[in-house]
Amino acid sequence: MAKEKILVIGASGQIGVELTLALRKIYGNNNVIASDLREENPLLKGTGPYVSMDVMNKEMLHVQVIRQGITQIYLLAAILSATGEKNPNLAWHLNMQGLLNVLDIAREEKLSKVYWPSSIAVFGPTSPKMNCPQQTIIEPTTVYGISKYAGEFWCNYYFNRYGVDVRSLRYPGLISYKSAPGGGTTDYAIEIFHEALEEKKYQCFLNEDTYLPMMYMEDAIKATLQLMEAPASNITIRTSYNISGMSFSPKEISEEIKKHIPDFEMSYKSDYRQAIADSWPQSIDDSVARKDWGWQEDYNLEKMTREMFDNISK
Ligand code: NAD
Ligand code: AKB
Repeated sequence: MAKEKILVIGASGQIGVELTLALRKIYGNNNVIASDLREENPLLKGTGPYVSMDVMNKEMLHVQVIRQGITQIYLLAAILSATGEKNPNLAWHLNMQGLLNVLDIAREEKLSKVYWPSSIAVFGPTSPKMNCPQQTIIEPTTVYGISKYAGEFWCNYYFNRYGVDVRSLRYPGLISYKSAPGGGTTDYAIEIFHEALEEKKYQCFLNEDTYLPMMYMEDAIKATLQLMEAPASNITIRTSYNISGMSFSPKEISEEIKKHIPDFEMSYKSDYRQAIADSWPQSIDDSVARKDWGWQEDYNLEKMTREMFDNISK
């Protein structure tokens, strides 16, 4: 295991920080190189090597991979759903070209593994709303969803055609306290905790009955590491695996928050993100991930809410 040298691209983001720290615990601080377009996240400072890098600069990426003796890449740099709708060209360009740069270099340098996350955003209004299956009608209506769906098929193509061992999860909305979210439709479920503690009130940009699939970050990191450590023979999905943690509506999370802050007040004023949320499923069927590599979540709404308050208060 210690022989692996890992490059995390997009390491200063919401997932990147926690994944980099988790990988450093397993593989050793110096064997996990964090990289990002923006400056090093303060939580990563002093925990291991950091390089400033643009994933769109293929030549520089290639040089780093060779110079550092990289064997695995975790590619997290992307533009998420809400920001993507404000700048569709940029979202398409980064989400596609960044992935193709990494897949090409992985093929040329014969990297042992690549990780690239997809999203429940691949699903669209014609996909089943409840327990959305692994294989189903997929007609995304956001540029983010389109880029993720296309990316899934590029991963499948590079695996089948060139043998690149690239693995992927369709994350639901991720809830965490360490690093701020990066412009998604599910970000309300993080903002609400901070506003509840600071202001005792929150105005939600989604309607009260908008159910969405969500997951606590601990579970997302566990799933990512479990998928990447599974024997290749167990991986039957080379596009991207459905995974599920919990599903709730803004009203349900506000009721859970009231158990901790009884005078918390929630109000609703939906904006352009409502249409994005309405196009996604309310819950996900992840039975294939459970069968192939033993996926099992640890957090439900109640446990996640407790952990969020405990950690933010600290
Ligand atoms: P984020 O926006 O918090 O982090 C992305 C990071 O990539 C940022 O630090 C950004 O500076 C960096 N970046 C942007 N452009 C770059 C470039 N050209 N070169 C190098 N770095 C660049 O996003 P996140 O929430 O951590 O998401 C990571 C991945 O997980 C994305 O692919 C996202 O689509 C996927 N995902 C996230 C969620 C979620 O709820 N957070 C859900 C589903 C899928
Ligand atoms: C977003 O809301 O864009 C992300 C996601 C579900 O991919 N959190």
